[in-house]
Order: sequence, then structure tokens, then C-alpha cells
Amino acid sequence: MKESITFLTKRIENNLTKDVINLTEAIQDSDLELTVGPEKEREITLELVRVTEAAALRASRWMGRGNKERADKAAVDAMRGMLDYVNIDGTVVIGEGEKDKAPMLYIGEKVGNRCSGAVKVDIAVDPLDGTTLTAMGLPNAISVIAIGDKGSLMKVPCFYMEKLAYGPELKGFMDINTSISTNIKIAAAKLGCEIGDIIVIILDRPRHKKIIEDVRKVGARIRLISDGDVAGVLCTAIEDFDAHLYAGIGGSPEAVLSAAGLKCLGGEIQTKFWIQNEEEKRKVMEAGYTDLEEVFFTEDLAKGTGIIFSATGVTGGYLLSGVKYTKNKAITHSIVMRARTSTVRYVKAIHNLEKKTVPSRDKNKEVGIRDTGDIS
Ligand code: VTB
Repeated sequence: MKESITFLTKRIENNLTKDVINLTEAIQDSDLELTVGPEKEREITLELVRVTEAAALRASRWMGRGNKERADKAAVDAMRGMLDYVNIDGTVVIGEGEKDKAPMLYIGEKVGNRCSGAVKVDIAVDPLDGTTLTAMGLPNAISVIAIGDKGSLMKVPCFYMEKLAYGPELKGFMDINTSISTNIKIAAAKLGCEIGDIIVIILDRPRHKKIIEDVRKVGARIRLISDGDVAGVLCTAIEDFDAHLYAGIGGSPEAVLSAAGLKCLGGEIQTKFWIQNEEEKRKVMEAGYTDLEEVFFTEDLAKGTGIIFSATGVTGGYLLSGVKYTKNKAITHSIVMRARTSTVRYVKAIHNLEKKTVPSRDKNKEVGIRDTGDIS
């Protein structure tokens, strides 16, 4: 009893601290329009496909060319440029990332056409999740964006998070604080299959040695991925794909993006901070998180119903086919979804290379898709 009261008091204290921080931010930005609303969401949703398509098209020209920086730069440049056309007043809250030390689409950058009447939104981006995958021509690189009402996307104050993700049928039954073998056994029982049928997606990293061993020991199967955990996480909630759980430590920005996508798909992610050093610990505490063991669910990472998500395949993989070129066309495959309605759209687009251009923010003009030499 005493323990429960202490636990509850701690949770209330934590939430109060976070509320104060959120409220302070809201007061500082007091002319906020608080929700995007269904009408504008519909409009923005299809615009977002064009944003990830542009990034994927430009990044795809760098596939297998051994230069991940150029691939990423092309994606960022196209995404920034295409966002200029979208009728939003956006603030990047999950940016290209401190972890990869990227200079553009940084946290706090304002994006969108920002015309009067443009709705204020928060934006999470990963113009190219899988820069190395693209540079090496390996599967699963995608371009990703998520948009939500102000304050809806969690600003995670550390680089990495521990993650456990799964599809709708396992919602409410998994526990990140329990061993992977127990989770697998429960998953098999809930899904009505054998343990040997279960597939866990895990990033191939030395830090995952133990979890990989544990999955193998219990008799389940594994898909190791070298990068691109947004696609990996989302696959667990896609009906026609053979993966049931995602487990392990990956990037925090990717966790928020995954949560936005899973929210639309009805799946779930549980996360915890994975703190590397004292400096990160300090940042986390300063951001108001006093319980370092706190578990954040989908709803904590991507709050409310005003979440929109779009991703386009770059190299082709589990989630989406990659960009394909013919004589004068480029074909892209995207997934675009809204949390409010849970509509999941797969958009196949055929781009006429003789007519179509995509924006370059660097050059401040439209460039041809095949023009890979367009940015230095
Ligand atoms: C993952 C993956 C990314 O970072 O989040 C991974 O989805 C985790 O970080 O594509 P480490 O590579 O440091 O393990 C990426 O690989 C790239 O940011």
C-alpha cells in the first residue's frame, strides 16, 4: 500500500513538472491555434505524401553510391523545399537530429508556407531513415514525416530509447519491463501460434547480443536489421507482413516517428530512456523527467488524434517498395495515414521525368529528379 502511494505520488510529481514546462511553452507562444482539426488534416495529409516522395526521389539517386552524407543531404534539401509549399506554420520538434549532427531541419526550425491562416503544427522528420542503407544499396531506407497538433510530439531529451513494439492484437499484453522470452510466450499464446512462429525484429548491434541470445533460446525467430528501425517497428503492425515484435535500443527521434505511425495503424510502442552519460542524464532531468525508468507509451510520444504520418520507400524493403526508374518515369510507393480515422493509404505515384521537378531549398529553385549533381 505504502509502495503504491509512493509510486503514485512520484508519478503525479513527474507529470506536474512536465505540465508546468508544457504550460510555460504554451504561454510563450500564446497565439497558438490549438488543434489542426479534421478539415485541415485532410488537406495536409495528401500534401505530406508529396513531401516524402520528393525526399525519396532525390535520395534514391544516391543509392549504392557509397556516400551517405550526399544521400541524406539530397533528402533533407528536397523535404525542406517541398514543405515550403504546404499550407502549415510548422516547427520541427524532432529534427534531422543531434545524433547525426545534421545542420538542416534542426529542432526549432520553422517550416511550411507559413501564410496567414496556416495552421500551427509540430513536425517530426527523418528525411532519410537509412542513410547507410541507401549508400550501400541495402533494403529498408525510407523517407518519413509526422505532423501533429502543437505539443503532441514528445521532445525526447536523449539520443536513444529502449523500444518494444507490436501490432494491435498484442496491445495491452506486452511489457517492456518483462523479459523478451516472457513477452514472446505471451505473444504466441495471444496470437494463437507457436513460439517458433514468432518473429522479432532487432537492430544488429553489439548492445543487442543478450536479447538476440534470449530470443533464440526461447525458440523464436529473428529478423536482424542493420538500420532503419522506423520501417522495422511499423512492420509489426502491418497485417500482411511477417513480424510480430520489435525489440531493442534505437534512436529516440525514430521512436517518436514510429509511435506516430503505429498510432494510425493501431499498434503500440513502449519506450524507456537509454541514457549514455551524465550529460544526457542532466538533460533528461532538466526536461522534467525525474523517473529515469519511466515507460512511455505510444500516447506519450504522439499525443491525441491530430497525428498524420507519411513515408516513402527509397531502396525498397519490408514496408514499401523503393523508387524505380524507367526510361522517362520514376515510380514511388508511400504509406500515408491519419490517427483520427486510422485510414491507411498506399500511394503509388508515377512521376514523369520530362515534366516533373522537385524543389531544392539550397538552390532555391526546382531541379530535375535525375540531376544528382544539384547540391554540393
Ligand atoms: C536506428 C536506426 C537509424 O540509428 O535508430 C539507429 O533506425 C540507432 O542508432 O536508421 P545506432 O546506429 O547508433 O545504433 C540509425 O541507424 C541511424 O540514425
